[in-house]
Amino acid sequence: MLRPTHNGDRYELTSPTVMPKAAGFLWNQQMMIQITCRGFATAQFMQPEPAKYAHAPNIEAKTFMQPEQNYYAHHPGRFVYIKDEETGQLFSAPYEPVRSQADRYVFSVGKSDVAWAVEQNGLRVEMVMGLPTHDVAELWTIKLTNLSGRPRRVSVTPYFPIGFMSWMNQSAEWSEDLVGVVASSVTPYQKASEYFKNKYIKDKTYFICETRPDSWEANQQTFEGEGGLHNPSGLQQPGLSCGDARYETPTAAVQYRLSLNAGDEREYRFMFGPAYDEAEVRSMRDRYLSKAAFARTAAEYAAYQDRGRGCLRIETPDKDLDNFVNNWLPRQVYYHGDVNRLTTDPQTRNYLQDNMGMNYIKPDVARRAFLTAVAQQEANGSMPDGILLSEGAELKYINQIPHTDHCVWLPVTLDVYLAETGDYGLLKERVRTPNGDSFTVFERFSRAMDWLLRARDDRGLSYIAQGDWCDPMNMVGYKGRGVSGWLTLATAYALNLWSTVCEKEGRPDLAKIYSAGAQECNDAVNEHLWDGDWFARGITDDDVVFGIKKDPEGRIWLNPQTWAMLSGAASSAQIEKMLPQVDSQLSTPYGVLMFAPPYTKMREDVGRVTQKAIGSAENGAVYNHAGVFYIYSLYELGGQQDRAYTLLRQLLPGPSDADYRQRGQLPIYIPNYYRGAWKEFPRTAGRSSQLFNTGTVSWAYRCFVEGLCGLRGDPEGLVINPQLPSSWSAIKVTRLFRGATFQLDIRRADVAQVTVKHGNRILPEARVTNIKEGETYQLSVLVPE
Ligand code: CEZ
Repeated sequence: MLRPTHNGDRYELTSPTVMPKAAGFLWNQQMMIQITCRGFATAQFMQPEPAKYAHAPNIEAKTFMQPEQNYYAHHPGRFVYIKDEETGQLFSAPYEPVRSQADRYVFSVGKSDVAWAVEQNGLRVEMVMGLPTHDVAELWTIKLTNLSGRPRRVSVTPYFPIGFMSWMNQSAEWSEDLVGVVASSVTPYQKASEYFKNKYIKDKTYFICETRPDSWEANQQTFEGEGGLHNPSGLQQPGLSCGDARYETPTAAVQYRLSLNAGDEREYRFMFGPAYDEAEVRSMRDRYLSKAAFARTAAEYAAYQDRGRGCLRIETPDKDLDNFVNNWLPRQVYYHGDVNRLTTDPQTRNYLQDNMGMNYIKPDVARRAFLTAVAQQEANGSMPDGILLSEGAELKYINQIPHTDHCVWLPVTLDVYLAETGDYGLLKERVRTPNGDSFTVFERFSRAMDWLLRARDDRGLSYIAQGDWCDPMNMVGYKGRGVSGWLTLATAYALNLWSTVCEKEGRPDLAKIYSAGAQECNDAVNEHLWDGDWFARGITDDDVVFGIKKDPEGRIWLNPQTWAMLSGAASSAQIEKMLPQVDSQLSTPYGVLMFAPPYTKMREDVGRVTQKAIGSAENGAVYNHAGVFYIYSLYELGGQQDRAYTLLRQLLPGPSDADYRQRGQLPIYIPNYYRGAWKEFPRTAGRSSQLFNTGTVSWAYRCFVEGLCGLRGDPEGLVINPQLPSSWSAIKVTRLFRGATFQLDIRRADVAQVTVKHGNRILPEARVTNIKEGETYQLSVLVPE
C-alpha cells in the first residue's frame, strides 16, 4: 500500500482510497502547493500577501492555512479525463472526478515533484507536476500510452478548474496566440485606498498548452453541464464547444482527439499559474513551456531542494525512521526556514523557532532572522506578536491578540544558533528600530529578559494577557490579572539560558541577575502551582488555579511539566511523580496529548481553546509541538532515552498499515496535530491534521541531532553524548558541523562513560575541539550498556 522508493527520495501509495487525504507538497519562495493522491490541490502564492489562482466554486473566506481541510467534488484540483471514443468508457486521473477503480494506481511523492501513474481500460496515464525555483507556476507533463495491444480512438481532456475568482469581475477565454485559456478578474475591494494597493496584483489565471488542442472550454457550467463532474456534458460532444466565460465561473478544459496504434504514446506539457497580463503569460511560456525547459527547470528545482539536506544522516535499526530523518524531516525544516509559512507577518514565536531549525541547514539565514526580529523590538523591551517581513505588511489574525510569551523564544532559539555556529559575534551587532532606539543584539536580548521579569504579578508569576504559546487560551487573563504557569517556567528557562550567555560574554553581573530571576520564577511556580503530582497550568483572573487534580476537564497539561524540567523548577522527586502521570493520563498510540481530558464545553475563564472540537488542535489533541518540547526535555534530563524514543517515533505515521490508515497521512512530514480524545472518540483518534506548518519540526530535528545522536556544539567544539534507546546496540551517524564532516560509529560497550576514539587516540573527554573546516573525522564512540 505504501513504500519508500528511489533510495528514500520518494514515497509511493498504491491506492487513492485508503488514505484519501494523503498529499505531497512543493514550494518555492513565492508559492506553495499541496496536492492529494486524488488530485485535489490547494495552492497559494505571495503578492506579497497570500493569494490564489485556482479557487473554490463559491466565495472563499480568507484565512491562514487550516488543518483538516475538506475536499469535495468541486474542490480545486488538477485532473485529466480519458475517454474511449469507440465504447464511450470514461475514467479520470489521478482519480477524481470520475472515481473509477484503476487496474494499477501509483501516487508517487518526490522531494522535487509529485507524480502519478494510473492504468485503466488498456491505457496508462502518467502525470508529473513540478515547479520552477523562482517563478509562480505549475509545470505539468501528461503522458498517455496505449497498452491494449490494439488501435484505439481516445480523447484526452485535462481539466484544471479555475473557480470563482471575484464577485466584481471575472471572465475567461481562449487565447489563440498564447495557446491556452486565460481567465481575468478584479480582486474585490471597497476602499479607494485598496485600489492602489491592488493595482499591480496578478488577477489573471492561465492554463497554456505546448501542443495546440483540438478544442477547449473556458466556461465551467458549459463543461460540466447536466452530466456533473463524473460525466461532464462537455465530453459527450464530438469536441468541446470552445466557449468563453462572461461574468461566469471560469475553467480550463482542453481536448486532444487521438488515434493510437498499439504501444503508441503521446506526451503533453502544460503550465498553470497566475499572471498580471498577457505579456507575462507570453514570457512564462517562452521561458518554460518546452521539453528542454521542463528538464532544465526540474534539475534546477531538484538542486534547490537539495540545498535543504540538513546536517545529519543516520543508520539505525529503524529503517523507516532513518528514511524520514535523512530525507524528509530536513526538507520540512528547510521549508519553514525558507518561506516562513508563506505569510508576511509570521507569529514571532513561529518565526524564531522556524529559524531555529534553519540553523541546521543555513545558519546565515537564521542569523539574519535574529537581526530582523530584534529590529522590531518595542521600546519597552517586549517583542511584537508578529514580525513584518515585507513592505506594507500588517499584523493580522492572531497577531492582533496580545500574547505575552514572545520574548522567551529569543534565548531559546539563539541557543541553537550559538551551538551550531559558535558565532558570538552576532551579539555585538548594533540594531536600530523604527522607534529610533539603537542597541546591540546582546543589549536587546537583555532588555527582552528585563521585560519578562517585569511582566509578572506580585507573586512572581507571568501575566498571560490573551494568550501564551497556546494561542487560543485567550480568557485566562483578559481582565489583566490571570497568569500562566507555563510562561513563568519558560521565562525561567529563557533567563537561565541567557544567564549562561552573559557569563560567556564576560558579564557575570548580569548573569547573576538573570539566574536569580530564574530562581524567583521557579520558586513562585513551586509555591503557587505544584499540585502534589504535577504542575498546574495557570491561575485565572479570578484567582482560580487550573490544570489540577480536581478539574474534570483540562486536568493535566503537558507544557508545564516539560518546562518545569527544562527550567530546573522540578526537583528529581517531583519529576519522579510527574513522568508516570504523563504516561498514564496523556499517552496514546499516536503520541502524547497536550492535555487531558479535553474540554466538552466553554470555560469562560480559560477561553476559546475550550470551544474547539474535542480532541482537535489545542483542545487535547496530540499537538506535536507540545509533544516535541516534552521529548526534548527528556533528552535534556538524560536517562530517559526509551520514553523519548517512543514519543519521537510516534511523531511520524507508521510503520504498520493500520497506523497509516488511521492517521491517513504519508510519512513525509510531521503534521501540527493528530486527533486526541483517544478514550472519548477512538474512531477519529490519531487522524492527521494534514497541516505541515508546525513549530514541531525544528525541535524534532534538534532532538535527533542533539538528543538521540547526542551531537551538540559548544563554543569550542562538538560534545558527544548519544542516547540510544535500550533496544538498539549500535548506530552510524554522519554529522556536518562547522564545515567539517563527522562520521561516527556508535555502539554500546562495557564502559563507564561515553568514550570517543579518533584514529588510535582515545580523546580525554567526549568532545572534539579545534575542528578544522573541510576535514572528515572518523570517530568510534562507545556508550555505556
Ligand atoms: O496556531 C498555532 C500557532 O501558529 O498554534 C500554536 C502556537 O504556539 C503557534 O504559534 C499553539 O496554540 O487557534 C488558533 O488561533 C491557533 O492559531 C492555532 O489554531 C494554530 C494553527 O492551527 C496553526 O496554523
